[in-house]
Amino acid sequence: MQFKRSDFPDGFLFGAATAAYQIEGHKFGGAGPTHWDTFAATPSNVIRAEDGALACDHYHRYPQDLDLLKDAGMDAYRFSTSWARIMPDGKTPNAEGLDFYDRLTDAILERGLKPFQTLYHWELPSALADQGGWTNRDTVMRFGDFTDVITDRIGDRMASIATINEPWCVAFLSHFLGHHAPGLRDIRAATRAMHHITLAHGEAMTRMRAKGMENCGIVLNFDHTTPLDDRPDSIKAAATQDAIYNRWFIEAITKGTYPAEALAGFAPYMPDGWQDDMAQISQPIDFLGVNYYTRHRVTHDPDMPWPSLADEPGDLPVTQMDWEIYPEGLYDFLTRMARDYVGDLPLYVTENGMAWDDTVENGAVFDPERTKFVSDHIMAAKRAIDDGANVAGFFYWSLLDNYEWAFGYEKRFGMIHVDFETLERTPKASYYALQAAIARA
Ligand code: IFM
Repeated sequence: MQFKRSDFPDGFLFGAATAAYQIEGHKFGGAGPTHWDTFAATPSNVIRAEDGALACDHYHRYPQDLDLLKDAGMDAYRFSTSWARIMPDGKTPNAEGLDFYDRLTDAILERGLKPFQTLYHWELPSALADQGGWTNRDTVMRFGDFTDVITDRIGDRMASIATINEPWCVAFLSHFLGHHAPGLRDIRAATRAMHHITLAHGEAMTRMRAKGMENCGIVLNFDHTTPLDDRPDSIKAAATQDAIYNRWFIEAITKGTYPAEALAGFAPYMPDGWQDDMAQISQPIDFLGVNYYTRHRVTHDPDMPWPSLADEPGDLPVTQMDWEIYPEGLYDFLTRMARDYVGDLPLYVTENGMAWDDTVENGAVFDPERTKFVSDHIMAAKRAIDDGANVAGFFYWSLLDNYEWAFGYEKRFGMIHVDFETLERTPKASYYALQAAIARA
């Protein structure tokens, strides 16, 4: 790595992130069915129709996983709490599920790690999906109830709570592009999900603030978007993509408005009276989580209805996901968020990492590509700090190889290799490189 801990401000946090459905093993502990289980069981949605039933069996192996996090010298652990584990039918608390997160929280704290919780990282209980999921405004209130139940149990011990992980994925990727559960390709459903998931953030904030809770915010994902060429059509297409992907949520949350370039297509399908929700959506947050992976070059596709977008591969090296590696984009988003939206509010890089086709050879995993990727992105975050952005931490995605949604177990993002036959964990060379870089002098 090109950096060491002392290059960063005092108190800067290094951590790693995970999500419940991707690692825990959903068949354990009385968890209820989720829309991801049925999405995965439907042909052609997920590679080999794999699901999160066993995943990394973190449900039983969490002490070992937390030991690895601690041994790496990390300061914090970002994890999510499964709605379907805590409320299997979407509304009735499951004592076994709550007990699990109670044990997990204590185990995180016992190791001196700061718990960074995410309330919703995508496993919607099937009972709510049956009623329209995020297209149904009622799901917002059910999410508020879930927020109450889980924060009443573990909220007192959290260092930070994010309401939603990557609302663009929850809404657009899942209801317009059809790549994630529930796999819809419908602009009306997508529009409603775009608004309801944003309102769900506001409702969760309202519930937590009513209890006097602090350190509450949201995690948004950003994709560096540039026009493919300098034709006016391409420039307009990039602006539309930027509005849908990068501006919709942050503008709603910090300014109480949705960007005009996105409303140009969504407006006819917005739920009645949506403007009345903007005050609740734009209540103050305490931090912003930034997830960043890659960039896209965008142009106009005249044969497609709005948003009429097409993208073309660039010429940069790519990861196992075929995502271009572009660390400068992280610098751009961190400085852009500080300048245009959140000012001096703490920013956390809540996810950044890469998938690679890692293999264990003689008991070790050699992944110099990942070490360079992490180093380059952490240096980009440092440049953003040097230029005035209040970046307070960096979380690698992910602690473990895990269930990569529609890609099943094929794409390996972990700093720790998981053998999905034996569930054996093997820290990769990048884990040791990060451990050396963040060691306290
Ligand atoms: O695995 C996902 C995670 O669940 C959300 N952010 C992106 C990661 C890599 O695709």
